Amino acid sequence: MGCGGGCASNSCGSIDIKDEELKKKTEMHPCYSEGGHKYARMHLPVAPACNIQCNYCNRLYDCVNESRPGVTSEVLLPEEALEKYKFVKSKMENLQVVGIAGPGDAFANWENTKETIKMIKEFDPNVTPCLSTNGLMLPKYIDEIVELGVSHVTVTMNSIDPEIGAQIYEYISYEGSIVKGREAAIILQNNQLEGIKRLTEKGVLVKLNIVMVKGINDRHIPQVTKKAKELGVFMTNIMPLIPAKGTVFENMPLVSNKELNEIRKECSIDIKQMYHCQQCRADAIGVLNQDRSLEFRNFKKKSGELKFAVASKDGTLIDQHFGHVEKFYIYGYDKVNGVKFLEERKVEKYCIGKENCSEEEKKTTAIDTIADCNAVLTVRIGYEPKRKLKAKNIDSIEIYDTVEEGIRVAAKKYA
Ligand code: CLF
Ligand code: SF4
Repeated sequence: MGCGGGCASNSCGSIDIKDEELKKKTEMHPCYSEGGHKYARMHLPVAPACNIQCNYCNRLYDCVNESRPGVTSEVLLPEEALEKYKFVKSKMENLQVVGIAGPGDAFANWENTKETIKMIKEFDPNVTPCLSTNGLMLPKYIDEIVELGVSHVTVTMNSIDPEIGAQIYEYISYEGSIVKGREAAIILQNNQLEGIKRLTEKGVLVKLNIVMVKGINDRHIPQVTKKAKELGVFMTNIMPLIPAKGTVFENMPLVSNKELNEIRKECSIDIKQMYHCQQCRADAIGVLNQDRSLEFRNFKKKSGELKFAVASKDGTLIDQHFGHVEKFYIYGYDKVNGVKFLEERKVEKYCIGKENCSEEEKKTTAIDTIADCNAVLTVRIGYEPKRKLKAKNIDSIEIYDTVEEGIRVAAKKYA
């Protein structure tokens, strides 16, 4: 592999990369190098399961305005991921990095992760594969990571103190058991530390992500970054907590930019800091400051799986007019599993951020919101939105029924 043992720490704590190929790949990596901003990365959401529960994570909801790790619009199989990669690569010449960043954990879905990277590397040997993980299962897969030619790995490690860790993680699922509290934090921390050490010894570039949670680990972060330096980590990325709805931390205070930059500055004495993180979605595509994932979101639709957007007040009846919808209920359908609820998508939220969002814009945004669906089921829909939906290859089905029955009827049209 390209990164075979080429890194060494210099005296001030930043890393000199000796291996020329790894150096070049790092310079072209948008997250690892500020100079890499002109290159694009693509996240492939092939890892849905997770083996821990962080108190700040909720993977149920999806909204394009809510760019945060763990969020994706679709989960792909390795073959689908390869097809999507080929398609995006054909449209994006500067695509350089392919990352597996969830929506769960890369190692809780190792077979799919491995298969995806293997196939993509065969198709495009110049690609830089990048993994992101919570680190719980890292020690087990070091040799395979190196063998696969993964040169860049991000580990999210929020603490090296079990008392603090116990406040951040609700549980871990480890060797067939659910472990909680201090014991869970110790296992997680030990595996993270061992995994990071062994990776850096093998010459893999490791970036440490740290989620800053005010009142919990904020004052502890300098200790974590000192440890990172000791372990040969390339740089640390201190990120503010995004208090996601429905999580233990949903009401936690926000971290201001001032607070964030102060702690980064303090830690920069020990180790290189990342200042340009976008806290990306698990299906992000493009250069860091311009996410283009929306353009490629209906990819799976082409592969034959059915997806329906339903206009419903509470998810039981199809009882809303298209123009009145504030949130769509999204369902999947296949012959084996039948009707399956996937997620809710808020339409209003898509407009927030656009100043003076007009009714017309709302309709357009509503259509974009469901661009990956085969059809939308409503009790009534106007001619104009129907036409616009059709132009995007989305059918409109007017029906008044229960959601389940309505979807079954709609699915028959595609049989
Ligand atoms: Fe993706 Fe992460 Fe690789 Fe980058 S993201 S797996 S290292 S290719 Fe980058 Fe996004 Fe921040 Fe991550 S901006 S969230 S640091
Ligand atoms: Fe969510 Fe990632 Fe934590 Fe798993 S490791 S619970 S996907 S934030």
